[in-house]
Amino acid sequence: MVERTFTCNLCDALCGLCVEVSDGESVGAIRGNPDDVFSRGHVCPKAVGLRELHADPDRVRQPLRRRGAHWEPCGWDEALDDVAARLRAIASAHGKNAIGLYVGNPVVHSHRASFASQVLTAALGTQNHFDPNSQDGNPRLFACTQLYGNPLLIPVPDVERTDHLLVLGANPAVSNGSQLGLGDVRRRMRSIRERGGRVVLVDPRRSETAAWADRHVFIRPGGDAALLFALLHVLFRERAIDVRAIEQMASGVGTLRSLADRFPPARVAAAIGIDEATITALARELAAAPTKAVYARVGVCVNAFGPLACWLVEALNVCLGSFDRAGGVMFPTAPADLAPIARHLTRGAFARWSSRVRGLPEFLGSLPSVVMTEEMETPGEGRIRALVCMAGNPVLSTPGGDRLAAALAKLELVVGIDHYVNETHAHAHYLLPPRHVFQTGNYDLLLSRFAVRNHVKYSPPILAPYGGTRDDWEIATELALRLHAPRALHAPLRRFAKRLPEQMVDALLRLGAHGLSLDALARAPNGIDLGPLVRRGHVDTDDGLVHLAPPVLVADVPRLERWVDAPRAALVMIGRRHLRSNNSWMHNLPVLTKGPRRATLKVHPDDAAARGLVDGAPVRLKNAAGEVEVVLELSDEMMPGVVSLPHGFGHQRPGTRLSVARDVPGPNANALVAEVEPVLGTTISNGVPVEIEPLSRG
Ligand SMILES: Nc1nc2c(c(=O)[nH]1)N[C@H]1C(S)=C(S)[C@@H](COP(=O)(O)OP(=O)(O)OC[C@H]3O[C@@H](n4cnc5c(=O)[nH]c(N)nc54)[C@H](O)[C@@H]3O)O[C@H]1N2
Ligand SMILES: Nc1nc2c(c(=O)[nH]1)N[C@H]1C(S)=C(S)[C@@H](COP(=O)(O)OP(=O)(O)OC[C@H]3O[C@@H](n4cnc5c(=O)[nH]c(N)nc54)[C@H](O)[C@@H]3O)O[C@H]1N2
Ligand code: SF4
Ligand SMILES: [Mo]
Repeated sequence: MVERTFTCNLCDALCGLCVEVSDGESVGAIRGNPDDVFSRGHVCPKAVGLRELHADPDRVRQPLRRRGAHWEPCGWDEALDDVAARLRAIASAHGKNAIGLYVGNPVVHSHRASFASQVLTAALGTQNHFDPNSQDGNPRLFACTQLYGNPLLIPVPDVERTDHLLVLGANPAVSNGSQLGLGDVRRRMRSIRERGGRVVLVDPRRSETAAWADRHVFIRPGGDAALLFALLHVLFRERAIDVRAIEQMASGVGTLRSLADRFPPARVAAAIGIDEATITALARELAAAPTKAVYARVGVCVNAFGPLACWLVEALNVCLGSFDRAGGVMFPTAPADLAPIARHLTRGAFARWSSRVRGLPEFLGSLPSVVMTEEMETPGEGRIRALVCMAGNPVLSTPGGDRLAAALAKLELVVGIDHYVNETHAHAHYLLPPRHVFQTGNYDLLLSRFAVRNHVKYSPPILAPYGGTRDDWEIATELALRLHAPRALHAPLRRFAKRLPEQMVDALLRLGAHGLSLDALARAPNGIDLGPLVRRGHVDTDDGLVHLAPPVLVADVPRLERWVDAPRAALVMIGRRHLRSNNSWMHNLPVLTKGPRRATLKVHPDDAAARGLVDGAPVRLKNAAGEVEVVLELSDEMMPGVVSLPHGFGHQRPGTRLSVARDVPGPNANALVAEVEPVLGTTISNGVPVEIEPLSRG
């Protein structure tokens, strides 16, 4: 056994691990690397799951081809040749848009898979391109594009120096941070209070993160945009915003102010479930703190007003004087910086096309995933007839899994690129398995942009690949070659492509602010600390100003006003994450799934009592979109009127090869999700109206 260092790529925390490896083939113990410059030993249970992921007998190790209801192993060339020939035939008969592409979450956690997804995107050239951002971060990427001119200019709170952190709709105690690289998660978050600062949490559930906060405030789901306007209202009214100073760097202050005028705390209080005095106090605390940062994530992105709320979080930081300031929110210096390329490539990347059936807009090259099913079902030119799905599981992760599964079953071709025959790939004709990250190595090209302390790490491969396997990059390039290059060129192009991802990372590192290289990083197994965050000094808009009142967002404010003044649903559902879970996968690993039932419906005791329901009762949860059966868990963590159900479950579908996950109980929360917000078509999975009915057994 030798111990090697490796950076975990399962979430944004970027924990350094020490991994025991024997003969380059089997994995022993995994622990946090105490010498890692960034994570200093922090680790969560999922890292240990990487070992079982390597050993899992259900993990596919060679291509599979469907024969009726059965799978049979098949050779790589045979699989890739047939997939490419069938894709080509479909594209030439029905056009490129007849092939859909879904690129899932793990892709952003791997440099080789990220480049692979770009190659697939280019090779397929389809406008029916989907990714999880429409269930996740699109509102934030959109807000940052509008305000700062670049979707990659996403500021992070300067956790190491701030005196006051206001967190809305994020649960870093469980998620370990999102669009926020915390490394030594617990210690960094706790250190804010240890040095006399404050942490305030706004969440419809008193989540695990509340234990790190001085104050937790319940908010009615979807209420954040109204709350943020009300905070701005108080700050403008009490002259806590230095308008002159803001005008030096930003346009639209006047418009923002006149919009905020319409949201006095008294107007929003009942709608958002926070009284006037508390709203005013939250604003005054922000004003009084020497440095402050406002941070929001999934709870705020994926609700009815995600784009507005994400805009107002940024606007509030700017108005507080926190933008691009130590102790406020800052842009980490990515050592291999994609931002200049992103700025160029994403110019105008909004509504360049829209979905065929209901006309939702493209954003950053993708359509909202919610339209996938109807684009498969609805006849006519441009109907999706084939789907390539890489590192995703849309049957569980996007709205309405049953209908999508039924539509997938009717497609001419479904190709999964995945470790597992998951609920989506149960409908695949081919399953092409990638390698384990320990076999491919990793450089966190995207996530290093979110680290709260500048640093750099590279993890070269620490395990030999299983004989004859391919990784995501090789699978994508092999398909692209077969789709577009003459046979005679395959061998030289293959040689050229082999190390291209590493060569590109290396080139970006050399061009980057620190003049590094992959070789230099390979000699620093614990990473290199590059110091605290530094000011960027400029944004990427054409006029160099922050745009505080983007018209496309301002246009959605009347809808918010109507919501504030409208009657409200009696009961709404929000999501929940668990430390031992990762979206819809890693549920096939016993080390992470043992223990009590996780996918329960958390309900406030008063809401349960009003319906005559008791703890542990099986109930039917339903709404216009669908219904599921679930077990109740009474909990005063919940805001009355709000229930919480985690997503990523619902593994009891036929056709999968998940012998452990199949027995993990819990319904698919997305069976109840159907609505989208109108600006981008982001799924509303937080604040979903639901009803609970007792389930009579027998
Ligand atoms: N253990 C674990 N870690 C993960 C993941 C996982 O599945 N498991 N997934 C990873 C991924 S892909 C992501 S994107 C990140 C997400 O990272 P986070 O955003 O930090 O995690 P969530 O648990 O989604 O936190 C959302 C919070 O918002 C609250 N909330 C719901 N609705 C509202 C609302 O309308 N307003 C407000 N203010 N709050 C609301 C919820 O109660 C919840 O506490 O986590 C990543 N890390
Ligand atoms: N209701 C509700 N729905 C949600 C959310 C929510 O909060 N509530 N959260 C949303 C969010 S934030 C996200 S990010 C999405 C995630 O949803 P998806 O993008 O669909 O991704 P996952 O569910 O994480 O499934 C990932 C798949 O990738 C495979 N995989 C893992 N690593 C690799 C790899 O290196 N290569 C390849 N080829 N495959 C790999 C896994 O086996 C798994 O099958 O779900 C979203 N859905
Ligand atoms: S916190 Fe994230 S990066 Fe760290 S060990 Fe857990 S999953 Fe991996
Ligand atoms: Mo996500």
